[in-house]
Amino acid sequence: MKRRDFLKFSGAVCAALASLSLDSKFVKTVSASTMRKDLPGSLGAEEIPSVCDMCFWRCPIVAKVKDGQVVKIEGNPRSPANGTAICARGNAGIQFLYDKDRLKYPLKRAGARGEGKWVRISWDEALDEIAYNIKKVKEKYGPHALAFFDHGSSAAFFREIFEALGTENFSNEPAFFQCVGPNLLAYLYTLGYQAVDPAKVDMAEAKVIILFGSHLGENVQVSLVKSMVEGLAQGAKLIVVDPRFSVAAGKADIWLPIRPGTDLALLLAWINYVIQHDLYDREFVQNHTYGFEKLKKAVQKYSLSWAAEICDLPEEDIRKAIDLLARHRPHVCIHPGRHSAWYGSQDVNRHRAMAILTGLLGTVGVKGGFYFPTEPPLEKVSFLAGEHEEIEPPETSLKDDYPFAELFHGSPTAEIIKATRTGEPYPIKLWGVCGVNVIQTIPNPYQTMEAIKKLDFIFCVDILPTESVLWADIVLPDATYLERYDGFYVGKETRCYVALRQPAVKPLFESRPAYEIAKDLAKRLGLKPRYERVEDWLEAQLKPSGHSLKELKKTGLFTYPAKPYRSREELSFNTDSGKFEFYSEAFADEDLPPLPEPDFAPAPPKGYARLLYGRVPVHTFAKTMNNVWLHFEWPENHLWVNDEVAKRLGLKTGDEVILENQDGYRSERPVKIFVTPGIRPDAVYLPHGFGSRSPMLKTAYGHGVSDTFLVTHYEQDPFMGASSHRNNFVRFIKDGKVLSIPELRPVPKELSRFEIRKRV
Ligand SMILES: Nc1nc2c(c(=O)[nH]1)N[C@H]1C(S)=C(S)[C@@H](COP(=O)(O)OP(=O)(O)OC[C@H]3O[C@@H](n4cnc5c(=O)[nH]c(N)nc54)[C@H](O)[C@@H]3O)O[C@H]1N2
Ligand SMILES: Nc1nc2c(c(=O)[nH]1)N[C@H]1C(S)=C(S)[C@@H](COP(=O)(O)OP(=O)(O)OC[C@H]3O[C@@H](n4cnc5c(=O)[nH]c(N)nc54)[C@H](O)[C@@H]3O)O[C@H]1N2
Ligand code: SF4
Ligand SMILES: [Mo]
Repeated sequence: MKRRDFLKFSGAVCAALASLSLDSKFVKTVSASTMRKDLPGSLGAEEIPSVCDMCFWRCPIVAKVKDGQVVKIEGNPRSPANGTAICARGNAGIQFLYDKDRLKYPLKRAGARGEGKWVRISWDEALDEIAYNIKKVKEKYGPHALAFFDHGSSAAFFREIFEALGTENFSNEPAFFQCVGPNLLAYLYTLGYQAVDPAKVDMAEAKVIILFGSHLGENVQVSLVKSMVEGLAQGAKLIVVDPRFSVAAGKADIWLPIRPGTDLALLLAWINYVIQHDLYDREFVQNHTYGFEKLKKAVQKYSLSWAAEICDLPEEDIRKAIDLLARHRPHVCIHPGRHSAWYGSQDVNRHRAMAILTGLLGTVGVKGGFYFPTEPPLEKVSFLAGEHEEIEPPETSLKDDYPFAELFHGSPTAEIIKATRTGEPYPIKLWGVCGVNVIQTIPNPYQTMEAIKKLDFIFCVDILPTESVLWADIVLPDATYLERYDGFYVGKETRCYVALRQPAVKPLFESRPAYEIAKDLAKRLGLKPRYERVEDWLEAQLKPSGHSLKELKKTGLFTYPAKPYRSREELSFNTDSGKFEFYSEAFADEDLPPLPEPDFAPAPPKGYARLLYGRVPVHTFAKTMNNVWLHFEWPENHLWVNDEVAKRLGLKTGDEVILENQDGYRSERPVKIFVTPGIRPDAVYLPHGFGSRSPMLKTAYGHGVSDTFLVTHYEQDPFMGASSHRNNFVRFIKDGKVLSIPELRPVPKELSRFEIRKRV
């Protein structure tokens, strides 16, 4: 399919999705009575600046409050990042706050784990019980029998508590082991700083932008999307490498619908091409990099035609793309992506190769390229006072096989779950969970549930009764971001700022801000919170800035001078060699590849297509599925199926199929398919977050299909132990019959094929 044919399709894709969204089922579910009609208008409302927490990007906002209710949310006009703009989810924060299904009181389990039967208890009873169980488990099994799963701002306080208790087992923050870990590690060991949060690419000033996956537009971060749109409006060319015709691909000048799992072939061939054709930045390479000759030698056998066959792309298109990038250097953005726990062993190397290409093109510290982050004038002030004992590692650590896991302090999620299930290398008997939907987030939820059954005790701090919360012995209702203070948000972009996160209204029901909950728990465990009042903790951090909390309560944020660009003379890198590292001695020392090597995901087993997933713009994972406004916009997910495949199977848009994965697990209900040439025939695509399994989430429950429950196979990367999500395959069941996916693209001999294990 040629690009222009696809372009015709992009309109059709949007129209089709919009019409599919207007499905009769959800229109019935979201009746007018479930929408809040009683919100007064925002005219004359008090304006309280804060920060959005509907996703992890944290756009500065203004909450408009009238008669004690938040009636509207807008972007903070002072924000150099998003300005007055916020996204649909930001707007719908109101419905998160007023969600009728919110957790209202502390609860204690009264039925079996997973049943969601509880009795209401007091805060004192709930915290006493948690503290009692923590002490009991620690005494009986030692500190490492305690594990904490954390994500988001509330979790930070509890993480300090678990660290102070001496366990090596906390996981996720900020989604390291399921999300961004391999990406962070790759860039840290190449140019000495992390490339994300937000992506350190100056797209507004770029001449060419390239995205590997990174489905911006569906992956929504207001300032990033704005910066990409600004770049495109000023004539930047866009190259998108994605097996799917994503929203970004719809804007692309060159779309490369790559065979999933083969990006490393493309990158290695491009690196070689740039070197062989002398298209690289000689001055940068000579003066600022380490290991060029080794790199040159290692990649010399990778030709464009070799890559074309492995990636299943036209050689001509590959050449055009790299010529375009090289011609416009250094003002080109090789976007580092974010979510990187894709395939396992290749994940760090793939991002290393992206970073290396960035270095070869000398696009570092320049306008329209990679920029440097600038640290804020804030003092780091811990939540707990006093020196804590160093964590005494256990005889066999969960990190032993992963030399770089230490960088992320905690232990790989998959290892914590394994140890909990098996008791090896040591028992884990208590889990604390805050801000993570462990069942919808971590590969193989069946193992996660099996692990929870083995625990002596589990508590969850959450806002909503999610499927994970249903498994808790004690549930603590956190206040939402619109009802609490959180740590400052620091925007280290090309323009930098520090934003205050403050409450707009008082906590509803008996919910309490995480700071307060953590403080009372810490005291029960013999730990000492540094400040009684969260405001004092915030004020202490502001000291070096010259700004006061009083002032920030009014303005919401202050900016500080950024230094994103560097002249060549000023360049220095925070790496072992002080240079931009093509070759990593640190990796070599650990017997890990010091240079990226070819490493491809095995092709689908015969009869199956690879299961890919991603975001829809109006939802954040599973967290927003119960939000009535957002549910109304996008109530269920649809499975993208290639048109040729659908034709062969006699399927059309709107047909329903059950999905069965390579391990024999089936989707909980049929999913509607969306037939399109905008996905390769060897893959299908299912947006993530749908398919809630908690009946207590009355809006979300029963809508769509969960990708996670089909992700039963994962591989861990050898550097840090992140667990992959994209090594799973599905076929269809329709009217009780198995529909095998026809193989329409040849699989070259370099690629192995995924072997189906013993079926369950
Ligand atoms: N609306 C919304 N936005 C979000 C979030 C959200 O929940 N909702 N979550 C945020 C978070 S935490 C994250 S980490 C990011 C995630 O968003 P990204 O970092 O953009 O995630 P990716 O996995 O890079 O992108 C998904 C795309 O990768 C493509 N893809 C799949 N396999 C391959 C492959 O082998 N090669 C290539 N080149 N492409 C492939 C898929 O077709 C899909 O279009 O989104 C963030 N933004
Ligand atoms: N199959 C599959 N798995 C994935 C992904 C995927 O695309 N597909 N994406 C991966 C990525 S990129 C990431 S970053 C992770 C994200 O994984 P998670 O962060 O676990 O994502 P959510 O599903 O949004 O779960 C957030 C949980 O926090 C709760 N919560 C929300 N706000 C608050 C709050 O203010 N306080 C408290 N205490 N709790 C709150 C929500 O109710 C929910 O239970 O998932 C990863 N796992
Ligand atoms: S991108 Fe949207 S949901 Fe995320 S912080 Fe910004 S406004 Fe909120
Ligand atoms: Mo993520």
